[in-house]
Amino acid sequence: MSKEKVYGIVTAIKTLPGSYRYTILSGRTVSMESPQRFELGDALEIIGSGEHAALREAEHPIEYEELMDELAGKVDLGKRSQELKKRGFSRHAAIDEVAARMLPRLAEVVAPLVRSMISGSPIIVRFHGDGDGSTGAICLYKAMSKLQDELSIEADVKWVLNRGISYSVESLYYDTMHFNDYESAEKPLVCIIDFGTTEESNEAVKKAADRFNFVWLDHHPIPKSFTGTEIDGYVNPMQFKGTSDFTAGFLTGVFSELLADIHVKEIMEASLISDFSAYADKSDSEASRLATVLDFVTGIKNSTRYLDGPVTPSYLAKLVSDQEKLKSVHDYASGMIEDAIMMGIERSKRYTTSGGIPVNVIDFVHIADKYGGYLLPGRYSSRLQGRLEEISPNGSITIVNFRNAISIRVSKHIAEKVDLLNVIDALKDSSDIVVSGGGHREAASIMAAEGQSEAAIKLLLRELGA
Ligand SMILES: [Mn+2]
Repeated sequence: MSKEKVYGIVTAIKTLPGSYRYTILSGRTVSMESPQRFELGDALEIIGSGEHAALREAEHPIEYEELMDELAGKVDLGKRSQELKKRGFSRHAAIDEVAARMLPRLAEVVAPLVRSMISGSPIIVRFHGDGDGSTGAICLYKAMSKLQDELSIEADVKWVLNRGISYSVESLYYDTMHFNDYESAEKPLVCIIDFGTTEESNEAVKKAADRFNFVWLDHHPIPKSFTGTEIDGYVNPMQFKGTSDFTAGFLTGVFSELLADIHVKEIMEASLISDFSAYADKSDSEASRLATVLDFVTGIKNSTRYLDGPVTPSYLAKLVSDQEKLKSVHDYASGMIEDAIMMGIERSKRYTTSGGIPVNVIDFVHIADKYGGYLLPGRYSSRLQGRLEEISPNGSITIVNFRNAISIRVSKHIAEKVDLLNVIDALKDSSDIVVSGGGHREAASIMAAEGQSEAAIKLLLRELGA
């Protein structure tokens, strides 16, 4: 046992029942529980080690910024940016150009995350619960783990699989409750991956902007009324002459590669496939397999029926590196998806708009009867739409309803012409049958009044000109 004295400064305090957990920053970080009350910024001496370690106030003050700069300085973002640019990001020059343009901005956004990690300030990572969001979460998880090992630090991270597409007031409330147990040298940090770029996030953004730091990595089209772009940590390829084909999983992959030297190329490729990106390389069988598996495991409602652990990034990171398990989940998922897609194609009602666009309408209840624990309606409509686009290369519209929730998918190249959000606004304004609705112009949903979904679909078809 070392007799050397260790001095550190309190950079984060979590209140536990009857005690406190302190993050103490020295040349590394130590996390220790104690019933004794110390304050943020107190200089402490750590006596002994392991279970019997104790804390005592040190005689001389310790400078937080000095210690922080020393550790944070080990992450050389300039050097990493240069290396990444040289190495390249993908198989496509077009996406690499956007990535290179974004690097300086991403480096700015990485910096506060590094400080949060080092200080043990609380971090919540919310990733969209789909293939794209989860590839991003896996990349970030790997990078954070590696950085923690390299710097001997203990970050405080809570991972949340986010089902909705906005950063809602409920999410903000949940995050606030979590952060309320902490005092920390850095502001609490919320990291959002692959969602939130909607007007519905504005209220939470307004309330959280000054209280939290953000790392917000999204790729969805930015509505004019969205205020999240004013947030320091908001980054979207749309701001760098990119498109939503530059997926959030890919973006988070680049971000994670800046944070630590990790190898996540296949996972980044999988995000492109999973999100139907124009840059997707479907001939990449390893990435395709990852995409199918991640879509599956993030899409199941009752994961314990199929998996031996909860769907967390640590579980997913293990799963994607276990070839045997990966293959068995893949075979299971692809058989199920294929069957459900065929069912949907056989049972759908077909219409054509005056502009000649085929519209397929399917009641999800048929699918739910058979695959109740798997295949969420929204996800299913994306997959069905993907398949129907192969049949109708000039574009198609897919409508899937499940009880009173109706999800709509529109092919990318006809999205501007169809102007789905405008259609939905018209429906909301003109009748009481459509209660609410929103999303993006390629993927949106509406909520019909109870028992009125058939009537709502009729109105929708009329508004689409079918
Ligand atoms: Mn996405």
